[in-house]
Amino acid sequence: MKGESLTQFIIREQRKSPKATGEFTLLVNDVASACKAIAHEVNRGSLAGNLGLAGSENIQGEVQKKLDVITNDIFIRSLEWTGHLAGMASEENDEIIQIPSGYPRGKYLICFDPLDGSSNIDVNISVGTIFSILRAPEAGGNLTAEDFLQPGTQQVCAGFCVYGPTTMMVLTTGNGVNGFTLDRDVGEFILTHPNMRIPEDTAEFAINMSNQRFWEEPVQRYVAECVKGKDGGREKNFNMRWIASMVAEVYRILTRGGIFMYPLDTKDPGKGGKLRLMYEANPMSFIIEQAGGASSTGRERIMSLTPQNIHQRVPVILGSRKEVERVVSYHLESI
Ligand code: AHM
Ligand code: MG
Repeated sequence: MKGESLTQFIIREQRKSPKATGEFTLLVNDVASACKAIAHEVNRGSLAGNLGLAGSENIQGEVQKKLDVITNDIFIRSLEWTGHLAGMASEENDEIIQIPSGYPRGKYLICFDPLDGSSNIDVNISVGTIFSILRAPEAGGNLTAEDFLQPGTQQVCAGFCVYGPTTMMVLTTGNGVNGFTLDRDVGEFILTHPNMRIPEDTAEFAINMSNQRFWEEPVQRYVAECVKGKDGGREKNFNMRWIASMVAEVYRILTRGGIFMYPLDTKDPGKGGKLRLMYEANPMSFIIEQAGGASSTGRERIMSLTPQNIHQRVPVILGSRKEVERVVSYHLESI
């Protein structure tokens, strides 16, 4: 095996903090195992009868795909028995997930989206798993949804796995961002992208243009300028991408820079954005900031928000720092 495995990497990191008990290291290992099992199911696709609709809806009223249900189940079953978690929250479950009474309760909480971008699964475009690890409040008493409602700045670890041409795990524990490629021959994630940094200069934006008429003025202004490029006062011409799979967009931004926006819009008033704070926006913001980028709702830093409920939605503008700052300044100017 060439290179350092994810397991070796997190053990090496653990040794830097003398008080570490090893519990967190084991938890990250369990998450990696769940992602490997999910990668297998995603990869099998139709061969395992995994594609198509499940015939149900989740709490957000979204039609569930078979793989949404299968991968949610894999994630929960892989983590509930290990003794490292006090509870879980999933995009696919209305309520928080309690640890079954027969298993020990640990000191961490995990929020996750087992298969983000699942509308892409039947057309064979990259999808992924996103997760955010928090500390549980002091042991004792029943775990409640309120225990999860901590700002993103409290995250101990955030990561995502993208199931693309290669399966990659991207991870931060607040000490930079590292990328690992799944070596299927040995069944291990191998450190292939140490210390990922978002390039400062970018000429690429990502937004779902079909929502344009619903955007607020600052986003209209920013995108109009990107589209006009050198003819509209910007110093360069811009390129656009929209994969409709946040894991793939964030991975691209980590690799070659760019800005990703799912801003506030008037399409569905009252929703407050499309993406979910606790298992999409917060973990991605932690990763982006740790790689030198920025992440905002347009008005506030995403990780400073105190969540109101586990399925809360927020506007998301993240990526290369200077571009995000420009969009934020347009919002401030419009007040
Ligand atoms: P999901 O969790 O239901 O898959 O929704 C999240 C996804 C993101 O990955 C992606 O950025 C966005 O939804 C795409 O939305 P749209 O189809 O409106 O362009
Ligand atoms: Mg999602």
